[in-house]
Amino acid sequence: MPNEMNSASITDGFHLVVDALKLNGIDTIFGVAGIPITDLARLAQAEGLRYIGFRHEQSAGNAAAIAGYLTKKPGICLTVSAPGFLNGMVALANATTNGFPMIQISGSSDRAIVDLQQGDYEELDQMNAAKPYTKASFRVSKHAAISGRPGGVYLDLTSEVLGATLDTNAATRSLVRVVEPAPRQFPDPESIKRAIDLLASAQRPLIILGKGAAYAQADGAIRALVEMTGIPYLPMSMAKGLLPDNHKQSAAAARSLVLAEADVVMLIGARLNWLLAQGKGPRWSPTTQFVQVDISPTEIDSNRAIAAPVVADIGSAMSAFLAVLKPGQIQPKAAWLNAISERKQHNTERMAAHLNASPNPMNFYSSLRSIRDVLAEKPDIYVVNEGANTLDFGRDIIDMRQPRKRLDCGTWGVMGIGMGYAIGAAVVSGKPVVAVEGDSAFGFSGMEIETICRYHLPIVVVVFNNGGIYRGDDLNRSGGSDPSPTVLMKNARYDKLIEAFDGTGYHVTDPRSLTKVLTDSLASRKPALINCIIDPTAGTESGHLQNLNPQSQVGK
Ligand code: ADP
Ligand code: TZD
Ligand code: MG
Repeated sequence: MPNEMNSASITDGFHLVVDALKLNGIDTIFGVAGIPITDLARLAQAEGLRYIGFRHEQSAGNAAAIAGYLTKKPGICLTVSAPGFLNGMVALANATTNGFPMIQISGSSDRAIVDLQQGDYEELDQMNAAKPYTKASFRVSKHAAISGRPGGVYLDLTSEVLGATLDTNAATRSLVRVVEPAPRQFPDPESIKRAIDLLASAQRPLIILGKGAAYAQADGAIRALVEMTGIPYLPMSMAKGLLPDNHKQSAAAARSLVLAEADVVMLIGARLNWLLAQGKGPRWSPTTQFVQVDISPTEIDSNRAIAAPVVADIGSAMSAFLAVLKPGQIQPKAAWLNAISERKQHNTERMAAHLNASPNPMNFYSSLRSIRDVLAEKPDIYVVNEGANTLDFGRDIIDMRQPRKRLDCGTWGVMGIGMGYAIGAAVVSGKPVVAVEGDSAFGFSGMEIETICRYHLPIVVVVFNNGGIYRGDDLNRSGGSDPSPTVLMKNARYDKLIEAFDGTGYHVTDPRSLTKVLTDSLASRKPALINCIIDPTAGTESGHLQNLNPQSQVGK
């Protein structure tokens, strides 16, 4: 009989979960307490895990998801039954969609009562409800959130299990292996050779870096490959900073040109989804050929035929490329590089003209110029960014210089990630965060400024207050006195909200004041909120996504 069987002792579900998390190297839990997991949260804290308590489970879940993205270890979100579980599910589903490793652990009612629909307190068949939105959904079990494509995993803890007296041998083995590091997934050497041959034959090659590349933490190897090949690259928004945005090979300022004209495109940790127009016209040429490096074999050919798939983890794939690539083997043609640099110069000059204007009230350009300049000196600060115009202008104007510092609406274009991502990033890194938020976007998680103040986190929230979703000047078409569906309160003083929690609020109307208060707040490392007044007419409907709005065929 194995020794461990002899050392069996008595435990319970509460201790089991905490032990399992600790054994897996988890040091932080994000959650909202209540029946039946209050004592689980208390015990976790007593046992030395950091517990960050939120005002809403969606924000706790978003914090867990971004912690997972930044650390490559699943972020843990703890929720109560039914409504708390469902609040957290938005974040869990968002984590799955974005490929962020996260585990939501939720208390749930007794199975027998749920299954017989006898009407328990907060009754819901949570494990099954979670299935469509997760990589896996289990009742007190095991599974890795990080092997293969990362994503959300749901773990159901019934009250019976939490409270039950258990024998450590009988119950624990399965729980312990929640988050072992994913084994490396090596590429087939033939696939590397095929990809290199295709890239070497290209006239107009392009590399696209996605957030999978940022997540992989293979920063040095990715940069080495880009620089050794000399191929121009385009960073997707959360891959900005993987190479510094001012890198001479960045083609970000010539985006439409390179998408339309590249003949061979190497996708590294980026999907050909809506953010890349599904790889189809008119954005793309029908003859473009693709290399795709991805851990998920089902991603290959999902939207366009992929001539040279490389199915592997990105770190292993990059090492394999660098091991066989000969200097000079891939050399983009001068005509291609010149065309890109001309377009870059043209677009950069056009942008500079906007950035250098000083309209009153401020618009997105002049306010973001201030933020860009303050952050240029501080490359290790995290930038969280959500909204429509606030997001689109923010992505184009704020340069990133370090990997994984830009955290935004991601694959779903979801609003509500702001405060959760900011808190998650501040907690796992100990570094300051600037959250640049549309006024509508901020509202989705705004109450978490109390959480920010309660934990004294170095987060500065900048609210771009244009009085509305997209714009603040829309009219009620009936002529009635209710505001239009997209209009928010005029002259709202978001800065006063944070003062209720002893944080510092600022109200600014010009770029110089914005520069000053942002600099001061970052230096203080204390929670602050800057209410930044933007011209209500400056934005456009849906930011850059106007084309996704269905148009009425029956006239207006
Ligand atoms: P973006 O939105 O930045 O274009 P996506 O989220 O669409 O990026 O794509 C990320 C891709 O990266 C996904 O297809 C995912 O399977 C892949 N991926 C994530 N982590 C790794 C990894 N470590 N190695 C290889 N591929 C990865
Ligand atoms: N709800 C959720 C969860 N996600 C969404 N993306 C939306 C609603 C719809 N939506 C957008 O796509 S952007 C946006 C909403 C409500 C807010 C835009 O207004 P803003 O930004 O104030 O945040 P700008 O700068 O005024 O454009
Ligand atoms: Mg707005």
